Amino acid sequence: MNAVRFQVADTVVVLTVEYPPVNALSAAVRAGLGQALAAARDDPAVAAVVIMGGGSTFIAGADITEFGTEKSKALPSLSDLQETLEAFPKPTVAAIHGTALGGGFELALTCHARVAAASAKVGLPEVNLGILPGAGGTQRPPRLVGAATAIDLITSGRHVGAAEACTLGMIDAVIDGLPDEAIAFARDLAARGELPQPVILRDDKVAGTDPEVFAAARRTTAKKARGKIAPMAVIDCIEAACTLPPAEGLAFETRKFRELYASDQRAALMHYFFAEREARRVPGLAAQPRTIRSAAVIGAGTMGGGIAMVFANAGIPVHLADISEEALARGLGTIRKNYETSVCRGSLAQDKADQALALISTATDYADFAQADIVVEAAFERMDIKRDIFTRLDAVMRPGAVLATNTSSLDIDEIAAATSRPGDVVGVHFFSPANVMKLQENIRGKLTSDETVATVMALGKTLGKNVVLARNCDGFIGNRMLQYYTGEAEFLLEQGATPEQIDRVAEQFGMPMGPIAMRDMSGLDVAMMVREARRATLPPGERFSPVVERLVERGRLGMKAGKGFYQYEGRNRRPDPETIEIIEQVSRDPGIERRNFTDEEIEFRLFAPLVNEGSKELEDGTAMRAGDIDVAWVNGYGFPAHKGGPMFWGEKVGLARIHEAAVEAAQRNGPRWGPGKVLERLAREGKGWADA
Ligand code: T1G
Repeated sequence: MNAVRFQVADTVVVLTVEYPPVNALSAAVRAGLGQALAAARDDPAVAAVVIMGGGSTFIAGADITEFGTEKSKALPSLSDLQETLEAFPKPTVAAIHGTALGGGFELALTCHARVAAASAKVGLPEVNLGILPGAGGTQRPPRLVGAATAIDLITSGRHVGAAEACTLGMIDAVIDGLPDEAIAFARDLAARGELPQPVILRDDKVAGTDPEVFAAARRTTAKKARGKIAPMAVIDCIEAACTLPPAEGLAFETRKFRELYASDQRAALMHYFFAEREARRVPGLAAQPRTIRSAAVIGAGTMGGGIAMVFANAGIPVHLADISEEALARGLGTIRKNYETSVCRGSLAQDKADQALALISTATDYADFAQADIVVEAAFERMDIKRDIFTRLDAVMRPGAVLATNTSSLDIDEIAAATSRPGDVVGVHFFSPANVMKLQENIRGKLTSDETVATVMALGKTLGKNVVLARNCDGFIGNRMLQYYTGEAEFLLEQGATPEQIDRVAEQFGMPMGPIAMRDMSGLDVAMMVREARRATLPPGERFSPVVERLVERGRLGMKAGKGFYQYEGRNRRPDPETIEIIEQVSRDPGIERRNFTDEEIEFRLFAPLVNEGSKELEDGTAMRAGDIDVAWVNGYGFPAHKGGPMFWGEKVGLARIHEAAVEAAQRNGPRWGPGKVLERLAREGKGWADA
C-alpha cells in the first residue's frame, strides 16, 4: 500500500501522507513522497504541489520506531527529499493540521511556503529524545526567526501554536480550510511566477548575530538542562548556522546529531518516550471507560485546589467542596492567585484563565454535586476522616460515579470498605502542586472494577497527565520507593557525608532538589509524623536514623522555621555547622564510625535502593512494568528523564551491582533493605527487566 495519496486538483497536485498513527517519515512514506514528487515535477500539467497529512495530523517527525533498523537507512532519505524540494521548479506548499514536528517540520521548511490551520502546532522537540533536529532543523529556523528565538524554540522543544508561528515567521499563513485554501495558496504562488528563496539561502536574520546571544543562552540553558546534553548541542548548531556557510552549517549539525544519537542520554530518553505510552496500557483490560463530563473535589486545601484546577484546565466543570464557606473562600483565593501568577508569567492567556476559573464552583453540601461523573477526595491524610467522607459520598452520589481518593499512602481497600460500591472506589494520586506535576498515579484496590480502572486511566490523557497503574500497597509505586532514597540519605549523614555533599550529588545527577533539602522543604515535623505512623510496621532489627528527630527536638523544622538541616534566608539555604554537631552526636551514640565519601559512592548509595525496591514492586505486582516505575519517578519525583528513570538507570549500571548493594544495605540498615527474588535471579542470570 502506497503511504502517499496522489490527487490532482486542476493544476495543483495534493500529496497526502497516510501512515497512521502520526504519519511518521517511515521508509514507506519517504519512498512514496519521492515517487510522487518526481511524478509531479515531471508532469508539465502540474503547476504546484501541496503536501499534507491524512487523519488527525501532519507529519510528526522521523519514524522513531525505525531508529537503528535497516529501514532508517532506506532511500530516499529525508535529506534526499529536502534536496528535491529545495530544487523543485514549481511552488510547493506544506499544509499543516494537527502537529508538524521534528523531521515533519524540517521537511516543511524546505517547501516554498507553509500554511497551517488555526489549531495546528509546529515544533522541533528532538531534545526530548536526546537528539537534535538533524535535518536542517537547527540551520533553517534561525534564518526565519533569528538565533535567539530559534534557541528558545529548539532547546525547549515546545510546540508552537499556528498564530504564534505565523507571527514569528515560521509559517506563512494561518488558513481556515484544508486542503482547499492550501491549494488556492499554491495556485497563487504559481501565478506569481517567482518562487520564494529557499529558507537555507536566506541570511538576513542570521548575519551579524551578536555572539553574546550564544554565551547568554549557554548560561541559562545549562541551568535548565540539569545535565541534559542535547540542548547545549543545539546552541552550538545554531551558532554554526549564524557563522558558517549553509553547507558547512548542515555538516556541523550532522556531526552533532550523530554524537547525540550515540549517547546514553538518547537511549534513556527513547526508552522513556515509549515507556510513557506503554504505561497507559493495562494488559487484559477490555472494559470501556465511562465518560467524565463533570467532577467534584472534596477538600479545598493546597492539593484539592490544585486538582480542581486540573479538571477546569481540561474544560471539565468541577465542584470544590469543603466544610465551611471560609475554607472554600481560602481555597478559591489560592486558585485565583495561581491563575494570576500563570498569566503574569505569560504561561497562560488571560481568557484561558478566566474560562477555567468559570468552571470551578463551590459547595458545602454533597448533594450539590451528586450527579458528578467523578469525585476526588483530597482531605486530611487520616483514615477515619476519609472513611467518613466515603460513607457520605456513598449515600448521595449517583450510581456509576467514580469515587476516587487522592491519598498518598493509605489503604484503598479500607477506604472502599466504607462504601457499598467498592468497585467504583479507586486511588487517583496527584502530586503537589497538582496543576503542575505531570504524574497521575492510579491505584487499583482489590475490588476496584475494570471499568473504573479504564475510566481513570483514560482520564489521565484528558487531564494532560502521565498515568501509571499501581496495585494497592503501602505507598503505592512512588512513595514506597521514596522512603529508601531519603532513608539512605540519612544513614549516609550518620556515616560522615554532609547535607551539602549529598544534595549536590543528587542535583548533579539531575534531581531538581537533593533529598536533604527536600526534607527541609516539606517539613521535618511532617517527616517525623509519617515515620511514626510507619514505625509500627517495621520488622524487628530495622531502624530509622534519629537525625530528623534530633533536629525537630531543637525546633529545626525546616525551611518554614528558617532552619532544619540548613539555615534559610527565604528559600536560599546555607550549611549550618550546628547541624553537623547534632549529626555527629547521633553517630557517636551507637558508635557509628564516620568517614569521607566520594561523590560516586553517594550517588550509587542514594539510587541503588530505589531500584531494589522497584524490583520488589515488580515481584509482588504493585507495578506491572519497570517502565511504569520510570514514568512514575520521572513525573512524580523529578528523576532525570535523560537517565531513563530509576529502573532503566539500574539496568544500565548493572543489576548485579544493584543486588550486591542491596545485600550490603541489609547488613547495614536491616533485612527489608535486602534484595528481592526477581533481582536476585536477574542478577545471577545477567538478565534485564524484560525477563522479570
Ligand atoms: N515515530 C513513530 N511513532 C510515533 C512517533 C514518531 N515520531 N510519534 C508518535 N508515535 C506513536 C506513539 O508511540 C504512539 O504509539 C502513537 O504514535 C500515538 O502517539 C531528523 C530524527 C505526535 C504529539 O519527537 O510528541 O524527527 O503507543 O500516544 O498524545 O530531526 O506522539 O499508540 O503504539 O503520543 O496524540 C521528532 C513525538 C522525531 C514527536 C501525538 N518527533 N511524538 O501525541 O499520541 S525525531 C517527535 C509526539 C526526528 C529529525 C529527527 C506525540 C504527538 P502507540 P501518542 P498523542
